[in-house]
Amino acid sequence: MAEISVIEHIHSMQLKWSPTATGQFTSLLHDLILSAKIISRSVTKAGLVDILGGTGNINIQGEQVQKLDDFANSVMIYRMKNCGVVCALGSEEEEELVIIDNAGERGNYVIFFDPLDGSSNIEANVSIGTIFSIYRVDDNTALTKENILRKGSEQVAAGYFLYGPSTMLVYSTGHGVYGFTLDPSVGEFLLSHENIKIPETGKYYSVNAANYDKWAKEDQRAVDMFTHGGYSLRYVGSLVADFHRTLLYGGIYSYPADMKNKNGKLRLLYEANPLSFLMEQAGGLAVNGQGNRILETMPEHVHMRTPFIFGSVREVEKYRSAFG
Ligand code: AHM
Ligand code: MG
Repeated sequence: MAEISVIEHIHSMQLKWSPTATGQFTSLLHDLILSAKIISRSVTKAGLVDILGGTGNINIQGEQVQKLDDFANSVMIYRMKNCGVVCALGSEEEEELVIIDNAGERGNYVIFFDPLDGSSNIEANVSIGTIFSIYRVDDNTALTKENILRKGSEQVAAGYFLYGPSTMLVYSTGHGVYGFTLDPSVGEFLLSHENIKIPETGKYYSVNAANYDKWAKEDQRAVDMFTHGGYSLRYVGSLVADFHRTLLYGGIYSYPADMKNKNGKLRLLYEANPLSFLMEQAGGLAVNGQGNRILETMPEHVHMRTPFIFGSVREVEKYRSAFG
C-alpha cells in the first residue's frame, strides 16, 4: 500500500482546490507539524525527564524545566512567529493578540491555538492535544482586532494534534476531514483516516455530570434524555480526546453554561470554532446554548467563551429539542 505523508496530502489538496496557491499555506502547515512533533516528543517523555514540575526544576540536560503547557505555548509562538507567513496569532495562554511584522514582510495568515488542551490531565498520562484555527487576510487588510476576530465560518483550515497512545493530526481545509498518524520509525504523519464522516447516530454522550445541578433546566432535560435513553456515558475531561472519540464513534458532547461559567467554559476561538469546523466538515453539528451554529458567532473578544454542543446529527437534534 502506498503510504501518503501529510505534506504530500496537503500538496495534492492544494493542486485540486487552489491551483494558484503561493505555497504560504503549505509552509504554515509544515511549521505547525514541526511544532507538534517537538511538543509530542516532550509529552512522550513527560514522566521521565521531570518536565511535569514547575519552573525551578532542572532536567537531564541541566536546563531549567518549564511546565509542559508553557513549553507547548512557547514552541508554538516561536515557530508561528518565524515561519514567515503568519501576520497575527492568538493563544489561549496569551492575554492579547500578537501582531507579527517580519521586517516589513507580512504573511497572509492568522492563527489561533490552544497549545496544550486538557493540560489538567498531563500528570495522569491521559490524551491531550494542540488545537488550531487558521484564517486568511489579504495584503491590504489593516491588522486591527475588528479585522482579525471573525466568524468561525471564515476559517480556511482547522485541526488538532492528539497526543495519545499514538500521535495524530486531524485537519480540514474545507474539503473533508483527514486523519494522519505519526509513524515514529519514519518521523512522518501518514494518512490513516481518509475523509472522516461522523456516524449519523452513536451510543455515547459526554458531559461533566458533576455540574448537573448548576445547569439550566433545558440542559438538564436534554441530558436526562441520554441518561435514561439507553446511552453510555464517556467523559475524559480533555476536550480534544472527547472530540476525537465523538468524531469516530458518534454520539454527543455538551459543555453547557452553568451557574459558575455563565457563558460556558470552552473558548470560541481556540476550541469551539476549530472543532466545529471539523465537526461540520465530517457531517455532524456544532451549536451553542441557543441551538445556533457555533460558526456563525461573531467573537466579542479574543478569550470569549461559549456553551458548546456537538456530535452526530440525530443526538444534537435530540438535545436541541429540549430547548423547546
Ligand atoms: P484547557 O485544558 O486548555 O484549559 O481546556 C479546558 C478543558 C478541556 O480540555 C476540557 O474539555 C474541559 O476543560 C474540562 O472541564 P471540566 O474539568 O470542568 O469538566
Ligand atoms: Mg483547552
